[in-house]
Amino acid sequence: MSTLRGRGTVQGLPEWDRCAVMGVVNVTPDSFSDGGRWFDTTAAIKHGLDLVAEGADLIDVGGESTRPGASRVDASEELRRVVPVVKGLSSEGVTVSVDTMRARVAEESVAAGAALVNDVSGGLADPDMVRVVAAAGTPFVVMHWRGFSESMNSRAVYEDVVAEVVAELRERMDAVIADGVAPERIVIDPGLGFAKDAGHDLSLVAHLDELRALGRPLLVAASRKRFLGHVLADEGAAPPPARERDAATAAISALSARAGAWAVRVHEVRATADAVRVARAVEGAA
Ligand code: PMM
Repeated sequence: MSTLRGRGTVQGLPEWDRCAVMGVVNVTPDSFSDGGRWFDTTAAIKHGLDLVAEGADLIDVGGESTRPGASRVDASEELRRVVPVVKGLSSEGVTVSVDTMRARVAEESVAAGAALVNDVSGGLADPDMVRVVAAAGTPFVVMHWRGFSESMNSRAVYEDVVAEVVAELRERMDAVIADGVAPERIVIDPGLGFAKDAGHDLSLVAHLDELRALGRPLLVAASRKRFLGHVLADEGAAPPPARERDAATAAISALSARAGAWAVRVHEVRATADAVRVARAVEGAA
């Protein structure tokens, strides 16, 4: 597969002239960064529309927390949380991504208007996922994943995290393509914080060029994650809570945009929208 110049385009999605901003709406009672705030359908739709007004290009709707140690919700509850929000936002003309590891949730969300399926397991958690995405012809995020949240911290073992994540993502991309997803519809994602410690996450952010060499548009989802808490913690002190990591998140957004990321996934959109515009202006002056 050819090396990517520019940020690349994803067949089936709009084209943006800079790194896109994906705003997050977690319809969950327990996400580590914003759990419980948008659990009600009406509040979740309003929040998604507010994020668009603040500069989000697309909205990622999820109904299952993937924070470390989280246990799974059942499919009917996930459907109940996600589908009405996907429908509400897409009927307002918003480009919606559905964040799910379940084929059925992906399928019903696409029927409700979702334009992108964002599966943190890259199609590994549900054996029907890739078939459903291939049949729907929907763009698909393939994230680096080594197992469910309950046990992922014990899988954070690497000799060379960048080389191993690149190799495992390449393997996953090949498998997904072999099962019928068009290469032009794939987005890749290093999966920051998933079976990775703070040092691993920082190494991946430092080497986004090596991920881009996989030849597909790159999504970076650093927002409010533990590694930022780790960076911001004073010597011997506790890290700041998730909601006090938005300036650090915007810094990663600027770095990611400058490194050629296709999109960044964030909870607080305003600062990141500015960050990607600044990166675009710097790019234009280079
Ligand atoms: N991280 C979370 C949820 N969804 N999707 C992608 N593609 N990449 C990620 O790294 C990712 C994701 C967990 O964060 P949240 O609980 O704050 O939404």
